Amino acid sequence: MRIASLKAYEILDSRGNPTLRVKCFLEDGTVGIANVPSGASKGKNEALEIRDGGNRFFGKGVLKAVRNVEDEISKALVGKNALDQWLIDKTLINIDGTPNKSRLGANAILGVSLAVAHAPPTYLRIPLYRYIGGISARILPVPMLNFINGGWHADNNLDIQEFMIVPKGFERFRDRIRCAVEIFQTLKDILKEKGLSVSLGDEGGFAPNLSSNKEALDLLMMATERAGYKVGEEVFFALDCASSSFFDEERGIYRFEGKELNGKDLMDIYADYIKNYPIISIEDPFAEGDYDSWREFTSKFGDRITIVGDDLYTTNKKLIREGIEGGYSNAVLIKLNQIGTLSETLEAIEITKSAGWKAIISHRSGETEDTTIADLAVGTNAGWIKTGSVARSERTAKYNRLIEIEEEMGI
Ligand code: 2PG
Ligand code: MG
Repeated sequence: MRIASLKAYEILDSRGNPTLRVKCFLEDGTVGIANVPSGASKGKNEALEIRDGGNRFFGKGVLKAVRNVEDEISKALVGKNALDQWLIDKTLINIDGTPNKSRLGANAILGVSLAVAHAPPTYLRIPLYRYIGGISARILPVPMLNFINGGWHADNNLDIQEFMIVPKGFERFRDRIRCAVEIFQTLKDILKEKGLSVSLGDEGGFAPNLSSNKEALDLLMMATERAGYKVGEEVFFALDCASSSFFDEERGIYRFEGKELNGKDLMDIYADYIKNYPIISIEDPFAEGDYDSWREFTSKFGDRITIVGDDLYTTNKKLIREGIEGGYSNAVLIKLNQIGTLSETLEAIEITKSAGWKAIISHRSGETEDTTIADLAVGTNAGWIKTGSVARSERTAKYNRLIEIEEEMGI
């Protein structure tokens, strides 16, 4: 299964910005294909996607990354066995030579890493999740669906970036999705009745202007109950606060609902949410450097809810290890393009799980029709996936792939 050539294209993501598609051709003509996503609310330690600058696409073109794939990366990888994923990813890391993949670009590197990963299962005519996880791959994840979008993902007044529903109380993946869809359509009716906007944010959830973050939670409650589901038994809620987006770094304060708050004040607000709503998970409740608040929050609430580090860890094994040592959280959000290769992502998942923590496989706010993360979730038996709402094809592509996998497995 030797790599014969690599080809890259400048395609579009779901926000209408350029991104990369990479194809890996094996010597027999088999092709592995992957598209690269792109985030809006990024952690400071993320691997760096490179953009062209200049006038084309207002500087956002990715032709340099395309060239890096076809020139330098091709030279290093052609002739290598596509089964040697770890060696290939190591080679990518070494030829880039920077700690954050900024020379060749994390977008170029991830595109290649994933295109290579798709080639052997295509050659072997087995699904990607089976290639990643072997016989062990069997668990369909519980989806965390972002039904109300705020923060930097929407043009509204909500500070919290994601208000999610978690249809946990169902055996089959299809039933989890059916429940989600019925709640989503009911939420749309409720918003219309209240004269609120039903336009969608970046991740396919609604993006109305509301009087408070609590009102978003009230709307989720109403929609769940009216759709006929049991709140706190079948359906739970989750938040991604993405709090770095409302943290004033210079002054060390959070600007939340028009007030200036410290970590303790914010913790009181979260405590109130947890008391009044069936919240089972909160992501990035505090800014990346606010370790004391993370630690205190986890020691107070970590036995009751999942506390997820996203910007805090950026899928980086060194930072995850520090978090485990320091007791910052009890879960990690896993994003392939935060770290830039499949091997490093698998390592991050392993480290997370061996600490007894949850690993939640995640999309980015800028996505494509690529469904690799669905297979990654099943292949690693992660148990959880966060990939937006049940509207917008770049989001439903992942759910549809999981429905297909469940059918295929016949379990
Ligand atoms: C997040 C992600 C995905 P972005 O913060 O978890 O929902 O958003 O891709 O913009 O970083
Ligand atoms: Mg996040």
